[in-house]
Amino acid sequence: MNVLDPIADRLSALAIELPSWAFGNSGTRFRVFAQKGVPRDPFEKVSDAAQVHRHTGLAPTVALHIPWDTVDDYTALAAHAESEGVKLGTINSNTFQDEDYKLGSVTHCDDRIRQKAIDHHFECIDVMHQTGSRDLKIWLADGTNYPGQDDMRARQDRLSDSLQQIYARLGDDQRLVLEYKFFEPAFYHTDVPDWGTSFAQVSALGSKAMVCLDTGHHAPGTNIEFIVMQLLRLGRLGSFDFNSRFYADDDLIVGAADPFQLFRILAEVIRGGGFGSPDVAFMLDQCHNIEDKIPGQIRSVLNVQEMTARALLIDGDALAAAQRAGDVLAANGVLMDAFQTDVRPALAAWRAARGLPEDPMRAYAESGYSERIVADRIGGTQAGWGA
Ligand code: PSV
Ligand code: MN
Repeated sequence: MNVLDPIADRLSALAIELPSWAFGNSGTRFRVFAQKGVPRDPFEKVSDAAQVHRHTGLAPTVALHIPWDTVDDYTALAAHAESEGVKLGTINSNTFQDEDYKLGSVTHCDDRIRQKAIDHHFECIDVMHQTGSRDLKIWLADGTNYPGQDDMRARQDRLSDSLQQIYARLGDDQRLVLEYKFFEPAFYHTDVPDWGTSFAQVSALGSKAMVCLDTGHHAPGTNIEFIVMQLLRLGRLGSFDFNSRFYADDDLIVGAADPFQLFRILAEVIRGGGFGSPDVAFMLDQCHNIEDKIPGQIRSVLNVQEMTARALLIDGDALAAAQRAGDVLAANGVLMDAFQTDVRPALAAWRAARGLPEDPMRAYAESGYSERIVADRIGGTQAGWGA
């Protein structure tokens, strides 16, 4: 008997969207370390993302970031994705790399700049129509560095007005997801710093507006699973940007820094009905600065799968009984039993039963893809965070 037998079907619902930018060069503000074989365009990024799905069966869609992934023909990019066995997913806007946005974008006091930022989102919605994407994900670098620099309340009002205009452009089946981040690049105040602000703003828009929770965007020690519970309870958890962190927005491999936190988050997603629900999109938002990018993404989706499996193993009846009885240690014990179950051999068997490699990391290493892209991708300009 495989330990996963009782949850094998539920586990099949797991699908994790990959960020196109994870396959480009990235770094810190100190240095970008270029790697050989890195994609030169969005087509090559999609091909790399498809390798992750090919070996894991877990990553059927790829998120694009505009303008990093601007192409002349989005239907051709979508067709390329299909030919590689994946689909295009969320469209991310970018109002953080243009001179005009130095003091803000959709919150800017200059109407010309604010309109430019709104128009960029209209363009993103046009792209969504061509790619068949459902979600427009908005993360804003807007904020200030010094007390008194700008009127925080007026900025909040302009944010609300800008979002209303963007929201009004969405198609019936499209959504807006608003990501929050407590600091960086602004250091004094950020215009969407927390889930409460994102919730207040999206609630004012309508039912197609949701909150995006990036696991790296909280102060150290924050109980992220509480936020997951609350947003699910309020019906506004739209998506995750998964990654992990030791200090700030480190964008490391999900589950690398704190596997127990990932388990607790997934336990609340399952508890709150968000697992396998179309309402809650699972995405990665990571950068592989020093490790190989494709295996970095494979490891990431496997980590999410492993912790999802462990969270699905929580004995809900035993937990509820212990909670009702006020048995603190028994309740905690039920959770820890699931967390401490080694599901790796069972997952290998689960994969084999579905025609997937038992060891996706090894299968990728042996596939020759890495050597092929290093040999083939000569010339051109490598894609990079910000390029
Ligand atoms: C901001 O730190 C962020 O998490 C947003 O999702 C951006 O779109 C992404 O990172 C860019 O890497
Ligand atoms: Mn993010």
